[in-house]
Amino acid sequence: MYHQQLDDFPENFLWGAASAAYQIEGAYQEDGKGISIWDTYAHTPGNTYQGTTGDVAIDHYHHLEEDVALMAKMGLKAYRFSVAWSRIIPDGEGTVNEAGLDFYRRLIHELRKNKIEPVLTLYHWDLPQALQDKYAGWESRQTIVAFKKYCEVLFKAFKDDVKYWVTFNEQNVFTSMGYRWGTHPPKLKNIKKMYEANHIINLANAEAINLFHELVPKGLIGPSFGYGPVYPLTGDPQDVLASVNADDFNNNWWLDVYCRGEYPYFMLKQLQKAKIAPNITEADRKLLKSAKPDFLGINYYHGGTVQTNRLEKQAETANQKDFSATDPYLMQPEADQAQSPEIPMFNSVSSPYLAKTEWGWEIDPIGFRIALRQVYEKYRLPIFVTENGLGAMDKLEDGQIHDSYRIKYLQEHLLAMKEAITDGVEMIGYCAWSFTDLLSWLNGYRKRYGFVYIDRDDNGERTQQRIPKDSFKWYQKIIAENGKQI
Ligand code: BGP
Repeated sequence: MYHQQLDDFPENFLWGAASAAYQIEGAYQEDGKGISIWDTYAHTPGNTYQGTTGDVAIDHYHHLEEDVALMAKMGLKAYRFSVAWSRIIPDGEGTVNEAGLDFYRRLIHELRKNKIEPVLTLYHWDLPQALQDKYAGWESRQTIVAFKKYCEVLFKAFKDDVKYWVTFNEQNVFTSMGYRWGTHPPKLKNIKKMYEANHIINLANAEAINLFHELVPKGLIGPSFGYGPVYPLTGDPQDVLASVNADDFNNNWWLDVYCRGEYPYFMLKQLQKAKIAPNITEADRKLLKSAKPDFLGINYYHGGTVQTNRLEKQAETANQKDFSATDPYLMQPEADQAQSPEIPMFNSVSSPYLAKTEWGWEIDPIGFRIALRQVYEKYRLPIFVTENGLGAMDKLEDGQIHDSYRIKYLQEHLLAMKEAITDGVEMIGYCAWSFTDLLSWLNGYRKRYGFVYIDRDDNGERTQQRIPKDSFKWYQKIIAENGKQI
């Protein structure tokens, strides 16, 4: 589809930027905050880049007013942030810590005062450590009870001041990293547990949405999903089939549950055969069906390219060997087959068409348009882009940061989004990742994403001075013109 002229962005389009509590706040033990699994994980040697932690982060906890003033200066229409559960309920399920609520009250108040729409994420990965210790975290249904209580506290406290709410940030990412690859807490490599925990989080998501609709009837809520379109490496039907598999495996497994209230049929069947499917009761099915998100949050960084899986090919030549008869854990992938070790459905490969960032992430603005189209066509929910951005090693030169590469990246993605809108995708807003530089979970402080540079690095906190980059001015203009000229 080629458009000679692109549609305008909707009038009240929410031009925003995003962050997450652990990555910015610091003050990890202040005002009664409890310890989260990320505090523990980052304090354990060898888990993060050069042992970097969010203990101080960019000290947003003590720079709140200054940071919101910069957002106002930029003209931001929305700011997405997450609440640290362990600030609100330090042990995850017991007494509410008023001082923790006060911090977010102040933040929301500042945002409202400056006409910036708050977008509140309930869970951006920092589970209270006490729940991990007591219940093994998301492996237990007890954590759903605790999560509901935490949500209720926030819904009641902020129902009049916050309209947009996000339940879980990138459930696909934190369950895979935590239980498949062992690179996030709880640092396990146990596929069976991953699917079980993931199911429990789906139930928690559904409970939160239903409770929200009861308590905050005027608000809007949805999950934020890390979505990437899947491309077959070639037009060989084998590769195309692999891409269909990968789409089920990477995307539909989560999105169908969120938006249709049921697991995708083929994928579930595969997992059942391999004896790693979660335990789903009738009551679970009913609950999942009953919860309907009001919008879908999409975090977009890149998609993925796949080809047919060698193990699958071998299986075919061996006369359709039945994988259910094999221990899924024996099917350990070779390096390039790492995506679906439990069922050999596809291999992930590098795209020959796309350039990469300094961290090897493919840069694919057309994929952004494809993503928005695919998701909207399938689920017909308004889309809120809750993250998109470029991580790079910015250099401070004479007190300035000339991040033309970031401007180019964002410009191309905004254009793709405008094309998707012209195609017909219904969109609420766009939050760039991120407003200020912040801690990258595993890559330290040198992987910078912000419009605002923070004078701190992996070795120390330095002055924590805030310095707007060239991209700050550029985005300021985009917002002022409502994206008229990108
Ligand atoms: C998303 C997370 C964010 C952020 C971003 C960039 O998956 O939701 O919290 O970290 O990715 O990732 P990274 O910091 O690894 O570059």
